[in-house]
Amino acid sequence: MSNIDLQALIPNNVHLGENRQLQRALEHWQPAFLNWWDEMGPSDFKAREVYLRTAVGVDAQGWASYGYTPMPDYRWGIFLADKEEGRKIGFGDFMGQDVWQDVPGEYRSTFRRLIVTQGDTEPASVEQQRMLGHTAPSLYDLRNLFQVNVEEGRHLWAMVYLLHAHFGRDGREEAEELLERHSGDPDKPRILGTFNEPMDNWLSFFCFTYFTDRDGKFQLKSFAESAFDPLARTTRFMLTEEAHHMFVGETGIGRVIKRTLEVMKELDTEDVATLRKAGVIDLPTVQKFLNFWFTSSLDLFGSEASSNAANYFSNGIKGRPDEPKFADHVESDTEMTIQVPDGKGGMKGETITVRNGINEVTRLEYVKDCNVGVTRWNMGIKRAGVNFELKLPSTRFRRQVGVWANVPTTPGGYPISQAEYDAKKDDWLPTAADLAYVKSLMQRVAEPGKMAAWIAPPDRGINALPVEYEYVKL
Ligand code: BYC
Repeated sequence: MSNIDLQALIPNNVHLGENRQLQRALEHWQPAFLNWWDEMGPSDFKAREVYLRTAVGVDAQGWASYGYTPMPDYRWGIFLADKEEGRKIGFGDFMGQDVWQDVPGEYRSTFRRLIVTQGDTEPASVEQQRMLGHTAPSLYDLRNLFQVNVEEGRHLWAMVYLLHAHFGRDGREEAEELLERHSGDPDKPRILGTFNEPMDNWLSFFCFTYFTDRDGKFQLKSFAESAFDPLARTTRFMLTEEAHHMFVGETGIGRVIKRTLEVMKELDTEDVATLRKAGVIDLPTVQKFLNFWFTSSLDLFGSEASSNAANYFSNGIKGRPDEPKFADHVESDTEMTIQVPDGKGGMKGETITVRNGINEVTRLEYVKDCNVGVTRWNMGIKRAGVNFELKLPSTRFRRQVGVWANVPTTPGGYPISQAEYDAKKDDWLPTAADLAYVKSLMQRVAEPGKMAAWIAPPDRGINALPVEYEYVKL
């Protein structure tokens, strides 16, 4: 069991008090973080008491405590999963050797870049969600938004700890820059595409927490296999918090659909204009939002064939999610087939090494996981007797990274001409009118237990409390 210091200025289980230089460096970064939170974190609500979960340890049972906290007083701490004595590298060329407690010099810049990329997404998401508090459909949802926000802040701390503890001056400089790039900033944007997308409505927020946080899950799982043990331990604990974020997404989309189905039944109609007049989000619009956020998140896995990915895998830097479940952990000369454009308006199979294809292997695992929720939502639609099926588009649709980048296809993934794509795209992706309609529904509901008219209440409240609980004291 690791030693947990909750009284320290920075709560931690990494013996920070025994390393004065590191402690001082992090205590120096802390005011910069708080300043960033103040300027770029949730707009307003600073003095409000929010019923929040705070990580206080890494025990599977009692790792979190719940209570009212104003967000700026949240105790952002550094927690690593307990060390596994005798842990060995589980994949790649160094399989079976002892894991590393420090970064080997030859992989230093690679690790730094990956940790910075991971770290960059955490504050980026908080920035994207900055204005949503003003239009929360209920106090329950408002609290969940803030819960997600403070935990993304803690995940930034997790990466900053690694940068400070293992990368010297370069690491400290990178930690500063994590607070200087901003989502959507034309001069200093966030590193990965999805994290620069604007988010001014709650359907986008639910799609983001369902699809983009799930990319987080898979990337963190890949890091959890890393030979660099502090990275593996940090990300393993981050995954504990991440589960709630995806729950917010899955139940959020599910509640939007449930409410729409109720009104469809009440009015006995599938007509989009009638449903919009009644103030709910029609299912074809939900499908368009899924198309947008799913495809944006597919890009986050990188190119189908990537020598970077092969290098990460060969050298034990980053594995595959749940590496133990794969049969071959070395993949020294194995091959796989990917679909690529054939240059003549069609597609063809291309053989690549599995090592080069690790991004694609991870992406396909991700797609399977995304489909679990879709199946559940479709069951609800079927139970309501409505003839409509939500469907995730192909991994070739609307890609901006990889072999299918900027190749026009149907949602089913069949290459089409640009003209055909342009003529059809309003049927497949949210239009300005769809966005304006969804945005027009976004009005704050602040009475405990009450919900906006476009979303059904959740099945249960937080931490066994009722849905009517005053989750945020406004
Ligand atoms: N946008 O060789 P390739 C989360 C860059 S989410 C812009 O295919 P590689 C969270 C790529 O960086 C998880 N650029 O890439 C969720 C590379 O640039 P450099 C975040 C992109 O290295 C919600 C170049 O294109 N964690 O935690 O095989 C809320 C060549 O690409 C994009 C990570 O991403 C893009 N979408 O794989 C809060 C893990 N995709 O290096 C948090 C760390 C690729 O040549 N990152 N590029 O300048 C990685 O492991 C890898 O960087 C990637 C890319 C998997 C992203």
